[in-house]
Amino acid sequence: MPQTQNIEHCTAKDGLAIAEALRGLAGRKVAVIGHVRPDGDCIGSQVALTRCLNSLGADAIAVNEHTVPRNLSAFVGDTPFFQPEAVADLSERFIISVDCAAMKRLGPKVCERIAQVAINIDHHISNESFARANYIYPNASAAAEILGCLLVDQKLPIDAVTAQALYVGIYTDTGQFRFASTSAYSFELCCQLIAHGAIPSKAASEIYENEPLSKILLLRAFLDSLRFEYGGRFCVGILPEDIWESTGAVHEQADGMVDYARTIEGVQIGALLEYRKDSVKGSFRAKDASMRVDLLAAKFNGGGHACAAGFNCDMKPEDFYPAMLKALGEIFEPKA
Ligand SMILES: [Mn+2]
Repeated sequence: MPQTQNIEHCTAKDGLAIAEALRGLAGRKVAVIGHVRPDGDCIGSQVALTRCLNSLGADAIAVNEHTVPRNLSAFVGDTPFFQPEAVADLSERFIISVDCAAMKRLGPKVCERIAQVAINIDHHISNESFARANYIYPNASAAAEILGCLLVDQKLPIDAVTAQALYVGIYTDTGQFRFASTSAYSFELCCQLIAHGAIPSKAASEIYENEPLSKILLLRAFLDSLRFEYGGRFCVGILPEDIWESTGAVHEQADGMVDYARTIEGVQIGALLEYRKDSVKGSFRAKDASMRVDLLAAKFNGGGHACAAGFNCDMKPEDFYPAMLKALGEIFEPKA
């Protein structure tokens, strides 16, 4: 049955047990940890769970291997957020991971300071169930959707910062409610989060309308470089080695830019290539899973999903490009 006719509450089965475990942490030291290079869902989930635990009487902090990205910092509020080296008692804390599919995704500095994860809350189907208690709901659009469901259904504390953080997690992990993971329940929950103080326009403006100029200059260079191959079915943009210095942009700011190539009418696979002197880093994005860009990336020391894959390969750019065209030929002009 499609989810639009059957609004699913992801934690319906385990909600009570999780809520009791969280209430039982009153008076305990807790660390809520997310994955390296945190995104909106990771930060939103960490903020929400940390605040909820503190309202329940725990001594909870959020810990991440890396700092909160600039465009997400507005959603942290007064939530205690630390990098692992700043937390002397991390090894003594009760550890809860959120939005994290594998233990090593917590990052090396976190992993060397903790013995084990007590509770693992996630929505990745590939989750390795590395904790003592694992609550994995692959149908949830975001880890924030799991936590939102839990907090709302179990009547746990939700202040306005928590509601906004959870909204940001769902909003970003669903690609602004565009991806197939977006369900009727995602909207039902967001409706409740707005009632608790989330402001959709604030999420939109802070995350998507507050870009540093360096990123826009990088985007301009990327768009200027677009080339088409195979009659317009493949579109690739190339970032040369000197682009970082000339624009002032950093590598992370290229994240997502490949989608401009993919979204063009008639394009089936979009690509972004970062050229270095003796190597090429890149990403492939397909509109359709039948393109199997994971197999394409695998030819260049990479991998990923059928529609989204990346690679990092030790080939000179001038050797890589023809090799890529040849590999694409096997997709676009397969020999019978
Ligand atoms: Mn997520």
